[in-house]
Amino acid sequence: MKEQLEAIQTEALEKVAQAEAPKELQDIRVTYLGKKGSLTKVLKGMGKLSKEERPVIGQIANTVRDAITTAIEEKTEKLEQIAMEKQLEAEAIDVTLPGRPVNVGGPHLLTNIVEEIEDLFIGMGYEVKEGPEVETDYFNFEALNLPKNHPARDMQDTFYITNELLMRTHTSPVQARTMLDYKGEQPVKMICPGKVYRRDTDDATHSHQFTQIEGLYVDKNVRMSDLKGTLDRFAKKMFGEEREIRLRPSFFPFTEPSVEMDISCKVCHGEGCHVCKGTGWIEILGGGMVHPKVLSMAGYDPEIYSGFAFGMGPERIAMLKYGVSDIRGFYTNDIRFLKQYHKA
Ligand code: 2NL
Repeated sequence: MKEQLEAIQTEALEKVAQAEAPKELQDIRVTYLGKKGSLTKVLKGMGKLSKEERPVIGQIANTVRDAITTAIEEKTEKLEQIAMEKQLEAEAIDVTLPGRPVNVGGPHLLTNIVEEIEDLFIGMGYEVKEGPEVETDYFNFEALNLPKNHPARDMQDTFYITNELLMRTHTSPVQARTMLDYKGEQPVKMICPGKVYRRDTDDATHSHQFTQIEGLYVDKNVRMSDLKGTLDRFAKKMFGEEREIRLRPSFFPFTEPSVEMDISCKVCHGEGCHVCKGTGWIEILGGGMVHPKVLSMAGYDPEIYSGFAFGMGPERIAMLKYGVSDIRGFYTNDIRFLKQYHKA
């Protein structure tokens, strides 16, 4: 019986050693240690043994069972470890491979310019206000001293929706509305950025929809020199401290007197070159002292209050600042154009 047990152990251990999968080990366990297993069978025959032999054989049987059990456990662990290593190897990430580039978007050039201008005026105490793009004839024209039959109200230039409704042609109605809100009782210091519309044929310098930023400062004792100082600060912050400004007389129905502002050409410093068309100066915006009629229509007594206003096109500002030659670049969403102006 002893030989039988030793033979079982040898055979079982050999099979365990050869096993390549956990399932095989399970089968081995059943074959040798299971209810109908060969070791179990031998143990069942122990009843025939003598009193002296029984404990000896019993001990051997225990040793054999323990040896087989331990061998199966160790081999199971080993196989599991091998399986784990294989899996880890298969799933390994090569951290030295170059990463896949991610396309990161960014704000539009125009958005950046508008925000830059906003920040500049916020720094001088201005509020930023917005208003409707579909306006009434009254707020877009009448309240700005553009009476019926004024040439600027021509159907040729304005997108009319009905007789009374239109796409605003400037952001000035936002300012007229704000003055009315303030009821002629408090200073107004605001800028209003936004989309405006003109019936124009699109080309390199014209667009039927573009952006405007207007500014308005109404208070007691606001003077032309306040306008000049404000615009000088704006120009130097926007284009460089070395830039000079000059104001030329102009005309707008809503300001009197009216001016246009030029900045000195950075290419030739006033000498005259192709950029400034030989003049040494580049026009960047218009403005003036708010017309007394506009003040009184908006509820401000022109005998007590005065104000200045100005308007500019951020597209033009961006074109001058970055040398963009075609306004359509802002609207046609060619990523090759837009990407050049993404901040790092
Ligand atoms: C330009 C010129 C200008 C204004 C806008 C304005 C608004 C009110 C009252 C008076 Cl509520 N004026 N705005 C004044 C002068 C010029 O814009 O060239 N814009 C692109």
